[in-house]
Amino acid sequence: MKEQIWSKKKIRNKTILSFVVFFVMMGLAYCSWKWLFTQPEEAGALRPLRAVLKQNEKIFQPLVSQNHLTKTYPIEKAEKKVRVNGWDGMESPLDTNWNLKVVRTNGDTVYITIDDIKKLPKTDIVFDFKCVEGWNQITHWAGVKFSDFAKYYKLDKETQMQYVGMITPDKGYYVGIDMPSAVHPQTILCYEMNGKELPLDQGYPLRLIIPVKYGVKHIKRIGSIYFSNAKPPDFWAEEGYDYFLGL
Ligand SMILES: Nc1nc2c(c(=O)[nH]1)N[C@H]1C(S)=C(S)[C@@H](COP(=O)(O)O)O[C@H]1N2
Ligand SMILES: [Mo]
Repeated sequence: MKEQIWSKKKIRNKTILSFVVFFVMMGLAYCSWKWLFTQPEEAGALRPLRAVLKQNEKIFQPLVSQNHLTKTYPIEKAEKKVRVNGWDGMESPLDTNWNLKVVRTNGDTVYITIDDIKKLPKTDIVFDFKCVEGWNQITHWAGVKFSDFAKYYKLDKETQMQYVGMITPDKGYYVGIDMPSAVHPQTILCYEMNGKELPLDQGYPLRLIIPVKYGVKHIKRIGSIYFSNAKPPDFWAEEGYDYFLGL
């Protein structure tokens, strides 16, 4: 067998080369790090880093695109005995004077009655409702599309923000929703289940139905809605669940 014997000279040359490569790489890393901090900011992040975030968004945005619709089912497929899950924010008795509080970006607050909400165009959906705990049910809901609601109440500036926050009247349950999912054509402010008034335990008088998300985001008994460019606090995200919980 042929043994490979390296001369001392060859070893020395290789060592020198390794060091040269190492210092050049360190120099490059240092210079690009320095350069990074000379870059202007864009929307709160240095521009090159923002570019990476934008690239990530480009990859993930189609997942909540307006054209991607959740699968729907014929009404006959809808479950009659609908499961009830989660009582946070629903333990106290419901205020008989309930109305929906909407906080506008200029600080104005609008109070909207359920009758006014029912006057807006009504949309039905039958879809497979999925809970992260591992169950799912085909269920039938109706209400006004969040996007129709926003148009009617002229929430244009508001829907240009990045997130919507929704809270129960007693603040015991709250969710944050990214705007593309909120204005998705299948997202509804829901007041009916199986063609009847929403039952108390299912979120009467108004809940969110957002088929592009897991169950936790379908907040029951909405008290107030607000808009923000920062992620609104989210009950289950605080417990370590993914913030977006998209399907
Ligand atoms: N106010 C409120 N809304 C809530 C919850 C809750 O605990 N409180 N639980 C969520 C979870 S985890 C799920 S799966 C769905 C269940 O909706 P359902 O009770 O109509 O089946 O409601 C969501 N909305
Ligand atoms: Mo859930």
